Formats: sequence, structure tokens, C-alpha cells
Amino acid sequence: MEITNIIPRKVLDSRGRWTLELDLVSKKNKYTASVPAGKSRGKYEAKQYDIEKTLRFFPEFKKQLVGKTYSSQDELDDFLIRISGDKKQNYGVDLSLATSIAYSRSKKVKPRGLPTPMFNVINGGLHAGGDLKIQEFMVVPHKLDSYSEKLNAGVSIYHHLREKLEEKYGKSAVNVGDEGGFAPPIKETHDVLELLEIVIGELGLLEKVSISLDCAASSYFEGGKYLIDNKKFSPAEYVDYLSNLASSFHVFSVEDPLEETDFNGFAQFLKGSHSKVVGDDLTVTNVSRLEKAYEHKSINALLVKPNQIGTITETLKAIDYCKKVGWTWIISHRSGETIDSFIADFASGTASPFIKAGAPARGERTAKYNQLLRLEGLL
Ligand code: 2PG
Ligand code: MG
Repeated sequence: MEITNIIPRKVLDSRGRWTLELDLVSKKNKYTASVPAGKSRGKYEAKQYDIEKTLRFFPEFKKQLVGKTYSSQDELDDFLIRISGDKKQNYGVDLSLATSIAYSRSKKVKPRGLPTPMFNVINGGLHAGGDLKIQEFMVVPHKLDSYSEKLNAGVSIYHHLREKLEEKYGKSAVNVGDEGGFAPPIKETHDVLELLEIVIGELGLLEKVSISLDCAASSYFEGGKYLIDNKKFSPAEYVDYLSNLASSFHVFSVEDPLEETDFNGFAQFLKGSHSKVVGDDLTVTNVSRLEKAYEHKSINALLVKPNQIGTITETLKAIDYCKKVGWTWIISHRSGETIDSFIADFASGTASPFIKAGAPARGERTAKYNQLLRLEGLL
């Protein structure tokens, strides 16, 4: 494909913040992509600039790409990495990722599978305004058969949870956070886990659906202590506390249980864990950090976010690394999203086992879940 033009524009994301959309133009076609933004961003993620800066960089970025022919995704992405830098610091991650995704749309990719969705039904931490420190309480229908059954289960749980929350805490308890999950005035982690198991149980789904957590623990790590559930823990005490909590419920996975630099703390937690331990801020979809996590035995699962690294090729390398060392992986959205459903196609095209895209509600979240329904139809 020869790139004849690139047209950028500012569009709004789900938080009402400006983000980048662009059209990649060839002689015959035009391919469009837009990019998301995280709020609990890992310190080692690729560099993201605000939209004004991104647009200031754009003319120089464009000049280097237009008029050239790229015969494969690899070739384009290698060039993007070369001009943007490893951390995408030269032009920012949004330009490289949007270009990489738009280019991928010029190729037909076959759906190869359907991931199990992880539905974020209670929002806490930086994604909501309440007292809950854990950022995401997800339900994972991993023991149901088809994608549509899994989606149905997520929807039933979401609505039943809404009724329960309203009954117990009043109408304002069902206001939602950034990812469409409820943001109730519950103070302690334990109470949410208990309520979720009641809701799942009343629907007769306890054998089929488990709970997953994203602690995003860097957000409540202060002065060497973890501040959670009205207590202040040293790292060692906290590992015990969280392990006990997780093992008292059907917890399938725990993401970022410790702060993002503590490879050894993760390893401590993993040692005693019945759940999968997922790296996100720790690993930032970057193979050099995956290697470190592997050496330290920190995790056995990876959160895969294309915009932490900035090209499809590098994202695929992170997935290949998981396959090589036997970790499972989860394709992930960001808390600030657009209706671009790339990650749904990507999860299917890479036969990824899991996807997390927020609650089964709100347009930018359902864009991904609905796209997977279409792919299920095709398969
Ligand atoms: C996370 C993400 C997505 P954010 O921590 O896993 O749910 O949140 O996009 O705010 O980093
Ligand atoms: Mg996370």
C-alpha cells in the first residue's frame, strides 16, 4: 500500500477529552482509526502527548510516511518505531498507534476465535469517586460455552447487581464510573466481593462465573504503605491481606496487586495465589519488562494494551512472549475510549483467550462486545 495522504482530526473520547482520529489514505481507499487514553497510566508506558502537541508534531510525522509504499504491517511498524523512538517519544504514541491500526484495516484478517469477556461491573479507584480502592471488580463467565452465552451472563449480572445495589444503598448507588460499572458508596473490598457472589449465586451462575480484580495498586501506594479498606499496610502485611481476601472468594485473576515497580512483591503474591496474577502497569506490554517479570516469577498472565507500546507489531511480540513462556493474556481497552472496536477484531484475529472492555453498557464499551457478536456470527 502506498500512503498518499494522512488526515488527522480531533475527536472526543468517552470522558469528553480530545483524542486523535486519523484517515490513512491510499490511491484507492481510506482507512480510519482512533485511539484511547488511560487514567491509571503505568509510569513505563510509551509517551502520550495531549492532542495539541500531537497535532503540532503531525506535519513532520506525515512528511516521513507519505509517498512511500509499505508492503506489510511489519515494514510499516518498523518504520514507525524508527522515526518515533522506542518510547514513541518523538511524536507520541497516538500517531504511531492510529497509523498502525488504520494500516491493519487494509488487510483482511480472519476471525480466529472469540475471547472470554471480563465485564467490569463495579468501578473504584481512579475510575470512580467513592471509597473503594480497588479499581475494577469484574465478572468472568469463563466456564460458559459460547461468546453469546458469556455476554448474556454478563448482562444478567449487571442488571441484577443494579437492582441489589438500589435496594441496599438507594438510587444514587447505581451511578456509573468511567468504564460503565456502578460506583456505589461501599467502603470495603470484602463487601463488594460478598455482594458479587450473592448476585452471581442468585442467578445460578456460581459454577460458571468467577470474579477478577484490577487493583491498580500504584494508585493507593503512598509513602511505602498500601492504604486500603481504611487500613495502612506494609507491603508484606498487604500481600497477606490481599491473598486472604482473594482466596475467600471465587477470584479468577488479580491484576496489578502491587505497585508498578515491585517485581519481587508480585512474586510473593503469586507464590501464595490460587488466582492468576496479571501484569499491567508492571509490564506495560513491553517485552523488556516481560522478561524482567519472567525472571522474577512475578506474574502468570499479561494485560495487553496496544497503546502502552504503540504499534501492532510490538503488541504481537508481547503476545508471542506469553505463548513462549506459557502465560495467558487479556486484550484490554483503556478507561477513556472511542467507539473504535479494533481491540475486538484484534482479540479474535490473534485467538486471544480473554478481553476486558468495561461494563456491558455505554456505547464505547458495547462497541467492542457487539463487534465480537458479529464475529461470532461469521465464525
Ligand atoms: C487498567 C485500565 C483499563 P486505564 O488499569 O487496566 O481498565 O485503566 O485505562 O485508566 O489505565
Ligand atoms: Mg490495569
